[in-house]
Amino acid sequence: MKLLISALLLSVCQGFLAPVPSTFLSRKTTSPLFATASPPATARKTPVFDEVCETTGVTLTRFMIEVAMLNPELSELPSLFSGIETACKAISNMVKRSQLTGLTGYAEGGGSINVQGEEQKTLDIMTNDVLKRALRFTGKLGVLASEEEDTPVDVEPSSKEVMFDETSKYVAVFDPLDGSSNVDAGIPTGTIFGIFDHDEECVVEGEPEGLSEAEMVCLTNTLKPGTDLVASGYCLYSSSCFFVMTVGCGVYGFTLDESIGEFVLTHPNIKIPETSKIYSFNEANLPQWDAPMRETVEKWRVGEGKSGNRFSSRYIGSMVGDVHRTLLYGGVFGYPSDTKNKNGKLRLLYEGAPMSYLMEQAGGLSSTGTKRVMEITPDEVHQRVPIVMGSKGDVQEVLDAYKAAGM
Ligand code: FDP
Repeated sequence: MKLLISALLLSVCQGFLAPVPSTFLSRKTTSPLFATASPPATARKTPVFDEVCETTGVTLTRFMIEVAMLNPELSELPSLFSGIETACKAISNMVKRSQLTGLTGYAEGGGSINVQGEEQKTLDIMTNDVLKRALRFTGKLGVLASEEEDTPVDVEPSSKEVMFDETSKYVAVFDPLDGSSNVDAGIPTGTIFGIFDHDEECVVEGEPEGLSEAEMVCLTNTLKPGTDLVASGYCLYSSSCFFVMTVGCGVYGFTLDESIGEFVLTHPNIKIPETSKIYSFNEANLPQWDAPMRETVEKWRVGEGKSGNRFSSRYIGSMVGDVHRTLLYGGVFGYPSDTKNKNGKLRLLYEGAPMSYLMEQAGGLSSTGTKRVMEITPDEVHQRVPIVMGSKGDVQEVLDAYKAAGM
C-alpha cells in the first residue's frame, strides 16, 4: 500500500506534466481532483490517497503537507491548520469533560453579553481563548474576527512568541463554539473557521478602541465575500470529533483517533447526494417565513415537491451537526429569513460563508433564496444572512419558487 500511495503522490505532484498511469486509477483516484462548483481563481490540487486505514491512515498533518507541496501558494497553510487542529483537540476535551470540571452554564454566573446581545456560556469564552492562543503561536495570523469578539482582534505576536517566520499571511474568522446553547445538554457543537488572505501591509498595534482610521481599514480587511476564502472547515464535537475542511478542491473529513491523538482521513472527497428526503429547519418559525420557502417545505412534508419524496425532519439546532449530517446523508439545512428577522439568524462571515464554501465544494448549493451566499460581501463583522443550503436538486427547487414569486 505504501508503494501505491507514493506512486500516486508522485503522479499528482507532477501535475499536468505526467498523466496518472491508468493502472493506478482505482475507484477513489477517479474522483475529480479539481472543484466542480465555484472553482477558485487558481485551480488547486489535492493529494489522492488510494486507501484509508482506520488507525494508521493519512493524518491531517500529512494531508496538509501534501496539499502545500502540490500548491506552493499554500505553503504557509499547514502551520495555521496545525494551530486550528490543536485547538479543536483541546476544545473537544473541554466540551467532553465540562460536566465534570464545572465548565457548564453562563459566564460570570450570567450577565456576560457578547456584541450581539447574546449571553455567553463559560465555554464560549474559554474556547475563544483557546483558539486565539493556538492561532497566535502559529505566527501566520494578521487579524482575527470571532463571534465572541466585538471587533476584529489584531494578533500580531510579539517577536518572542513567534516560532516560525512571521508573515501575517492570513486572516482567520471563526465561531469558536457554534451551537453552544445546547452544550450543557450534551448535544453536538462545533467550531467553524474561514481563512482569507491578509494584506501584509496591514499591521495594527494597540486596542481596537484607540485605532486610527487606517488601522480600522486594516481591520475591516476581514470583510470579504466567501468567494475570497482560501480555506474553510469545521470541527464537530459529537460521538466522534470530526475535522472537515476544504482548500477549494473538494471536501475532506478526518476523525480524531484518540488512541494516537491524530485526525485521520476517514471521509475523502465528500459529495452530497443530489436529492434527498430530509429537511432541517427550526420549523416553529415556518409561519413567519417568506411564502416561497414556506410553501416548498409544506409540499415536501406531504410528498408533493419536485422529487415526489415525502420528507422527514431532522433538526439538532446546532449548525455544525446539522450541516455535517446534511453533507453526508443529503438534505436541506437552513435558517431562512422571517418576518421578525429579515436576515435570519446565522452570521455571514464566520458561519454562512465558510459552510457555504464546504457545501459548494461537496457539490451542493447555498443561497439566501435569491442570492448565492458566497458572493455577499459583509458590511460588518457580525452581519446575519438567511440561508438555505444542501442537496442541489432540493435547494434549486427553493430557488425556483423564489424566482416564480418574482423575488
Ligand atoms: P447557538 O445559538 O446555540 O449558538 O448561530 C448559532 C446557532 O446555535 C446555530 O448553531 C444553530 O443552527 C442556530 O443558532 C439555532 O437557532 P434556533 O435555536 O433559533 O433554532
